Amino acid sequence: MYSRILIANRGEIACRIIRTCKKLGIESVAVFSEADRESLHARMADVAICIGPPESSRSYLHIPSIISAAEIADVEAIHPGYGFLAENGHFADVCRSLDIDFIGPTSNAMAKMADKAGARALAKTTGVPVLPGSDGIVPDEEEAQRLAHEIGYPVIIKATAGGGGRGIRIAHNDASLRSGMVQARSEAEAAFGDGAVYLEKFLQNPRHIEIQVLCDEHGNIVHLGERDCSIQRRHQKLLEESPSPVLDKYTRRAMGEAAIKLCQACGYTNAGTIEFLFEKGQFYFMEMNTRIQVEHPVTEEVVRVGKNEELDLIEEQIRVASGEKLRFRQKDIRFEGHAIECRINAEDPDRNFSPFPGVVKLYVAPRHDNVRVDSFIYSGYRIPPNYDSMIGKVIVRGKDRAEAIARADRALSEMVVDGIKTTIPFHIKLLRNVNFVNNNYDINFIDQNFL
Ligand code: MV4
Repeated sequence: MYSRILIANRGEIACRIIRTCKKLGIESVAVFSEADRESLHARMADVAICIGPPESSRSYLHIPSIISAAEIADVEAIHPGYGFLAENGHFADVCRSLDIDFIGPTSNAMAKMADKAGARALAKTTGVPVLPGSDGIVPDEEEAQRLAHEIGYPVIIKATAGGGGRGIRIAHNDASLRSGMVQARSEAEAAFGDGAVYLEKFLQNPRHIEIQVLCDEHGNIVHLGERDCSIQRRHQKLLEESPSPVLDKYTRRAMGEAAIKLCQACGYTNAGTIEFLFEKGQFYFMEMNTRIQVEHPVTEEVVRVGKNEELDLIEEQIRVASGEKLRFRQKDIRFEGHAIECRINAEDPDRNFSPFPGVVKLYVAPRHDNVRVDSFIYSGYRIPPNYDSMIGKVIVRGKDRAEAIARADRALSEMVVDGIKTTIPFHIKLLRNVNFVNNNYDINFIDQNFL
């Protein structure tokens, strides 16, 4: 096991990782930008090193600065958290070439999944269900039109280097397909430096359901059930829950087995997530996230391991990165109760969710059994304008979905974040929405019910 880890991140995930380091007796080294001098992660860690100016490109994304900090502090491993350098294969290679463990998968596995058309092809040959679509990239409009007639409209054009919803277009006919191809390619070229696109049948009303996996370096793989992430706006998730209220145990098992097969096929190690679209009882592979995710606590709250032990996904990431074998097998994993996570953003829901940085005058976190708050704000904290607007997550657990919804409502109603606008009032409305309460939702829910 490691004795010292550097956390190449900020905010709630940096605090979350430091907490697990303390639990395991590992010294934590925080890095912070000049805008984050007063940030909680810098204060919580055993050592904190300033790595540059506020702009991410000159601090949290600046590999030479982070590596210099790692060398100065003499760490054995780096945890990248999510965002920033978490899915940067070059960074993982730089770490490992300097004999610093990168707590995440290999750059090889990352690259296989970063290529979305390639990942789709790999899923298909592995026997993981995919939607009808192209075999690899589509070279031009003529080929796209030929394929679209074969698949049937509507189709979706996706950038192979894409992510976060950029470089996608939906086409309902030949004319919109041809213009969509041109638009998607130029958008992808500008955003990713790679204009290659592929084609799929477009599902109009799917749920977004993802499977959490954990893989050690000895070939052992487990899945930890699913999270339903259908409640999102402009590809930003707002609320996640587990179990998904639309999955039966047979489908859950089939999705878990499909996720494990895909991990085997790409030589995956560490924690990862396989995203699926689910419609009319069928699931289809969409893409894989090769990092720990924002919503990982939802899984931690419903999973019990072995003799009723709690799961700490950050701990398991650290253990498998250091070469340990997984401590449990699939049969040792149980699911209990229902968990819901609400993402709290410093945003104004009445002004199109525009960011609302500023000083938090008063912060009072809800405190109850089965209520967990992963946050990094405090009374008097100035939220800098340079980074993501998420200021924390409220995660609740109930014996069933109804109890979890009621508990989330009460927790959010008691939460105080004065001085700035947040998404708390939006979440309370969402939790009281009849369609949400009745499990009558899909990925279009927010657009159809709130805008
Ligand atoms: C889809 C889809 C429907 N059919 N693919 C959005 C971003 C990228 N991750 C893939 N996305 C989608 N792919 C097919 N074949 C619908 C979406 C999609 C979506 C998916 C999950 C959650 C929210 C979404 C919002 C818009 C579109």
